[in-house]
Amino acid sequence: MLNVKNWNHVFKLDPNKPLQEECLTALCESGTDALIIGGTDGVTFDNVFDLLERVQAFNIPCILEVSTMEAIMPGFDSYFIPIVFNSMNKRYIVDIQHQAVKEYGDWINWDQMVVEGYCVLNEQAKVFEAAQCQLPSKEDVVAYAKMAEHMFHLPIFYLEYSGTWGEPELVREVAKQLDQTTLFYGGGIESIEQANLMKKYADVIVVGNIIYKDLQAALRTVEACM
Ligand code: 1GP
Repeated sequence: MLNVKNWNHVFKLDPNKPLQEECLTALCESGTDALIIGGTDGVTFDNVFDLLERVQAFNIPCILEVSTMEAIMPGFDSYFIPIVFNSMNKRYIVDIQHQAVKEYGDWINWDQMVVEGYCVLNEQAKVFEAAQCQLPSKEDVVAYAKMAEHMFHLPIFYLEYSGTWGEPELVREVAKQLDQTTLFYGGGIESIEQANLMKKYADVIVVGNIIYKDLQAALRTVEACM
């Protein structure tokens, strides 16, 4: 089983966004702990397969964060399965997962499965709408973290601010609740200072959007975590 406990930094690649070969090479050789392939819109079998094939040329763990059944394929080092705690629709908490296990359960390598307790905190994020989330209060988020750690014993609790900068104070509060569960933070990290600040509280920072806006700035966030 992939051990995320020693990770500090990961890049998240959106299969729906073009990425030049030299950019991918720089990301793979940056010293980041892993590449996660995942997105909300336009994730297809073809664009996921294309990225997987290209990343396989490098010696770096590559993880598929599953968002659609059509784009599941063998070949990844691990598969992250989100369960969206603050979704109002049980479909995103247990039903899609249930359907996948019912159809493919006999072929699943359970050692490669890593479940993420997801909490989406940016109302403007595509995933917020797609997963029919409602904005939780701080107390709600802290309680979700306690559930991830003590009730579900999840390997990952993920504070997802995708596309916007989050609240360091809340990340700090959540971090206090977690011991066995690894805290991922993602959202709006574009500089060394931001990476440093969130890394003070989160175990792992996830860097996405800035890759496509300013690759050098994205690469600097890795140095901040070393
Ligand atoms: C998105 O949490 C990741 O799923 C990273 O967020 O794209 O805002 O860096 P950004």
